[in-house]
Parts: sequence; structure tokens; C-alpha cells
Amino acid sequence: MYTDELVFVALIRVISEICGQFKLRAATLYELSSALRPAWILISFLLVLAAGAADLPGRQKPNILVLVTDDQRWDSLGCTGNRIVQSPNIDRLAARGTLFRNAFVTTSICCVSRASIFSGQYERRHKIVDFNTPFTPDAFRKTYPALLKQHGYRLGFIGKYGVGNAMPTNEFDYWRGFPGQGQYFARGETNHLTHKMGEQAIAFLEGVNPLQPFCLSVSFKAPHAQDGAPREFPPDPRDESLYANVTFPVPRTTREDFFRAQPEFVKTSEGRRRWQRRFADLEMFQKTARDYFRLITGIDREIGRIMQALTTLRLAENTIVIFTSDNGFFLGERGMADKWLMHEESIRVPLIIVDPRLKSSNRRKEANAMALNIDLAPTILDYSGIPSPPTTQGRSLRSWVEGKRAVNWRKDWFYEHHSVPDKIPQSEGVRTERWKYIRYIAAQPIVEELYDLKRDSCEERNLANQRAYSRTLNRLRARWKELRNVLE
Ligand SMILES: [Ca+2]
Repeated sequence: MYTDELVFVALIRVISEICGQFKLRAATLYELSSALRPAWILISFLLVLAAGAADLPGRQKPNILVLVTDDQRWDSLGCTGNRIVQSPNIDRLAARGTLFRNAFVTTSICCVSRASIFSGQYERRHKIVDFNTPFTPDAFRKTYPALLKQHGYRLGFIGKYGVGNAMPTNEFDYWRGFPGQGQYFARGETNHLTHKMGEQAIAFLEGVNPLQPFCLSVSFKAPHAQDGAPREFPPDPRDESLYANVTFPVPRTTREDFFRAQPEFVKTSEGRRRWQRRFADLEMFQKTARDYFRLITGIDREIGRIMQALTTLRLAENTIVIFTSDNGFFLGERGMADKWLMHEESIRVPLIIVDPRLKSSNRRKEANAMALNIDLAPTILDYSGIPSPPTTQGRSLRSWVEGKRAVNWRKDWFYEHHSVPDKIPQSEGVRTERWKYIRYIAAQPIVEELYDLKRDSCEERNLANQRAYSRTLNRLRARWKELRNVLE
């Protein structure tokens, strides 16, 4: 029942009460309520207009645009220090908003990270560890899209959903999501998927009602590989000549000795198999890097078009924009491809939040606080004025965007990876502002790594077996155990 109907019923109850007091006949009551109905319709109409006026910019709930890329490493943008890749539109977002310099995922694999983004929960709480498991109906009701819908938002989803194979089509007002990994090119088509998703985003925006807030999640497939295809990172045909004459710098840790220093079960894992297809020699490295960065520039172009559409449709000033990736990516470092492991290339992601309503004097341009993928849902809900469910494990990042200091912000956090254990070594660990403790939990005996990120940002020297660091190691072991127990 709508609000005006509820008020109408309440009004009739009050009239009944008065009639009771004055012992009026039922017929009189009927005549009175009928006579009042046209008047009430007029009152309702005026109330709706007044509500609309009260929701004018400044008071209306903000729109939310969530842009998630797939396997995009943190340093693959101009604004995060890459001097080669062309990302002018994402750089502009960073210039208008807050760039988080230390953003990470709590599990570095698509399905688990996406479930964490939607729910604000760790893998050990949402329990989605593989590609087939969907949210239960009850768990879905606690995700940010479901909560926004319950509070009157118009919902759109475009692209790779990533959480199970059953798509929640009916939960959204506009659904262009797909299960699995998708295809960069539909059979017989030359229209690149990234471009198609940009078109869909603009179509959604053109259909919004300015009086109803919206939340649009655009979940790009790019720059994820089309695994096993003859060309695994095929760009938009318009970008084929991009970076053609560029030689990408080869990271130091691609050297053979860094690969050899790793545990045997890492050296024979899926990351190495994919490395053999992509980075096994210098020519392959350049070819893969060129295509990977072409895909990123393709995303950037669509983000530029989406932002332009927001401006043209006069929606930009009340739309919060969040840009991030579901995990990082090894570009051959440590002799690896893809992600999964707890090293920085894999767990670190780009993160930008733009609140266009803030004056630049009230906005922090860069935040160094450690932000996690589980913080996104509570951040979105915070902007929408909706309390996070008690099951949420992340925290709102809003105070960092607004130049304030969040009280008791995390100084360390727990990492876990348990997916596809037959091909990927299971790991857990703790990342502090200075240290990283990695524990390969299925190894017999247990294998541990300890890095001093302050002195060794590329994790070249494992200190776990050095006596001088035994106290630090013990402290981090204890912290791993403690966090592991409290995060269920
Ligand atoms: Ca991914």
C-alpha cells in the first residue's frame, strides 16, 4: 500500500472515531468519506509535490555509480603512477575525488571478491568460495543492491556478475548482467564487449527518473583474459594500434631467481601455467602487456562516455562514483600470471571515490588509510543513509573522502584464499602497514613468508627464517590466529 493510501485509511479511522463520538449513522460516515475523497486526492498530490521539492539537490539521496573492472592491477593508470597507459577519464575521476593509495582485496579471485564487494563480508562469512555458489535469498537481501532497492532506489546491473550461475535478474530494474566470464566479441560481431557495456550504461542513465535515486553497477570484463583463446586479451579494434611502438618496462622480479626462490607448490601452480602462455619470453611479455593496457584504455573511453552522459542528463552533481577492480594481476612478477597469491601485485587494487557534492576544500585528494573491498558496501549504504546490516565486516570510507580521520581505523587486516585448491595454493595471512605475513595453510610442513614492506616493497627477501625477525614473526602468527577466529 502506498503512503497516501495509508494516510487515507488513517484519516477514515479518525473520522470513524469522531462519528462514534457523535453517534453518526454508517450512511453518514460513507457520505462523509466519499465527499472527502476528491479533497484527499488533491492533498496527496500536493504532498507528493512537496516531497519532490524537499528532495531537490542537497537533500535528495545521492545516486550511486559503481564501476568495477576485472583483474586490473593498481598501478595500471596514469593517476596511480603509470607513465605509459592512457587513462585520462579515470585520471579525471581521481582529480575530482579521492584516490586511495592503499586499497586491497581480502581474497584475490573474481567470485569471492565480488561476493565481498556486494556483501561487505569476508569469504569465511559469506562462504562463497567457488564459481557456482550463489547468495542464498537471505544473504542477497543484505547486499548493497538489495538494500538500496528496499529503500526506493532504481537498480541497474551491467556486465560480469560473478557470484554463482543463477542470475538475480528479477531483483534489478535494469539487468544486462551475464554469468561466467563472458566473451569480448559475440559470434560474428566486431562490437567489443567493453563498448557494448558503455552503451548499456548510457541507456540505463537515459531511462532514470530524476525524482528517484538510482544505483548502477557496471562490472567490466576487461582487462580479464579470455582464458585459453588464441588471443587472450583482445582489445577493441579501434585500439589495435595503441602502444604499438611502446616497450613496456619489465619488472625486476620477473627474473628467474625470484621464481626459483618460491615454494615448489607455487612453482607448479596455475599462475605458472598461465605465465607460460603469456610471459615466457620478452616478446610474449610485450605482446601481453600491450593488449592488457589496450583493454584498460578501452574501459577508460567508456567511463568517459558514461561521465559525459551523467553531465548531459544533469545527474552528475548528485552521483557518487566509485571506481575499483576485483583483484590485481601479476604481469610476470615472480614468474607468475594472474592473481590469487597474497603478494602486492595480486591483492592491491585501484580505488577512487568521487562525491561531487563536496567542496574541494572539504575533500581529501589522496587517502593512505588501508581500504578493503569489504568497505565498499558499507560506504555505498552510508552515502544512501541506510544502516549496514550487523553481518557487515567492512567500514564506510566516507570520512576519508571528506578529509576527516576515521576513529580506530584498521592497522592490519586478514587475507585468505581457499578457492580451486587443486590448482592454486591455499593461503592466509596478515597485512599490516609495514609487514606482510603469508601462511600456506595446506603445505606440510607449513610454509611461511614474512616481508618488511617498508624496506622491501617488492617482497624480494623472505625474512620468515631469519632469527632476527622471530619476534615479529611470532607476533604476526598470533595476529593471524586471532583474526582467523573472530572473522567467521
Ligand atoms: Ca578478477
